[in-house]
Amino acid sequence: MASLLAAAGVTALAGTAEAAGTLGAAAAEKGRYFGAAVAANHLGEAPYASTLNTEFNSVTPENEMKWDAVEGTRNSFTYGAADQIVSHAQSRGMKVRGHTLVWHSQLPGWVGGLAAADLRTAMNNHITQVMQHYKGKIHSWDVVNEAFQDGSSGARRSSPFQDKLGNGFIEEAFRTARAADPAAKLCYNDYNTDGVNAKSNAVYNLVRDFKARGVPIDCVGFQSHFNSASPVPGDYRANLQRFADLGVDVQITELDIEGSGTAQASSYTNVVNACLGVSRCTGITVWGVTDKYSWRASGTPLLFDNNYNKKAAYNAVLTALGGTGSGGGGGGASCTVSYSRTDDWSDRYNGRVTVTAGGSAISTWTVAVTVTSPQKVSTTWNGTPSWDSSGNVMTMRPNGNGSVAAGASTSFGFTVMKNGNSSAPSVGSCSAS
Ligand code: 9MR
Repeated sequence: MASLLAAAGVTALAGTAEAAGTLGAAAAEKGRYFGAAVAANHLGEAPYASTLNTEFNSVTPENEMKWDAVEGTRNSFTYGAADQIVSHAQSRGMKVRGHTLVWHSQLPGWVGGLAAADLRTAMNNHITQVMQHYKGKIHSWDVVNEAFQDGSSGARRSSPFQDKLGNGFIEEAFRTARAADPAAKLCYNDYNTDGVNAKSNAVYNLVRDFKARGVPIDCVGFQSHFNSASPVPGDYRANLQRFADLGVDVQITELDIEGSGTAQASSYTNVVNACLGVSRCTGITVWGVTDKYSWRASGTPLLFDNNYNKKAAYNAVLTALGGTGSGGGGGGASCTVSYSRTDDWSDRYNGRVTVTAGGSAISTWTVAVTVTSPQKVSTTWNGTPSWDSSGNVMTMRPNGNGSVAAGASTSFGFTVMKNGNSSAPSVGSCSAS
């Protein structure tokens, strides 16, 4: 390891600053933030908090600032969970994105029941109260979220605001927001607007009109929820750039990409490169810290797996940001793991662990797999196991040659006898040299 570090140190001597070893630090060196959506109820989970605190320098409350969370009853504001996130962030020097003030979803029923004049009062009051509560603490607010329809119409989405107040509700919301906290950046935020299409054209026309008429707007958020049905568009960067050219900042606000391994990693690289290629792209937020709590958990769309191990996607993002790309801060060998249950019977199941090398080739690797007593591992394949004294912790090493090329994967498998307990094993982090 010492020699690897020394070798990395020599490479880094080419007149450059030492490469940053975390997402936040690497993004900061590029003049950007790197954030995560967080949930207040996970902040007490030690690895959740430590991953957040180590890697990210901006947070977005995933649900805690939405209308139903802060004003479930008219004029009775409840900020407890959102305040918890804001103080967690502030005490650690992280920025906070405010999400979101005016949205058709997570909207309490009483709002939809109001007649137009009263709805206008309620909307403006909500914006004003919430923004004043957080005045000076939020760098950017999603003032209006998801006001346009999907598909080719370019039309507005039906909502109480749209249906009763008409097209002007967006302008009114932004004007009210500017007055409430003049220092906060005011964003319009949406999904399926990441490439050039009818929906993003409609948002583009809105922003162009606002800029032409002096309606306050500072930024546009591109949610960037990607999967195989909605991949990273080829014109992603060009789309961000055309908005930036209107005179607004652009932000990637809810990034997640379903998939795994090198395919997922290379999509993440494309997103980071698109943002770095647009000088007004001021930051990236991923929509969660760990796959475990993702809104699309089964698609494993984030940078840390269920056990908070860094994934290949993490290494790709860090590398694209100009960081070390090692997953460990040393510039050398690293690996990540993913686990899946490949077969299941009443008495036993088969598990497979995939080991993926980081940004450099590795010559060997080690992964610990812990089963819950009275479970027992009865068979293994494609690896050489050793056991602790309890017989529940299996340390797996390669069978013979453990070489894995940069970004490539290998896997091993095992059978767990359930003995009445079907729970998944805990798969520890991967170490490599
Ligand atoms: O991730 C959020 C999830 O926990 C909530 O159940 C859901 C409710 O609508 O909202 C999710 O976040 C959404 C965000 O606020 C707006 N853009 C789409 C996000 C994913 O649905």
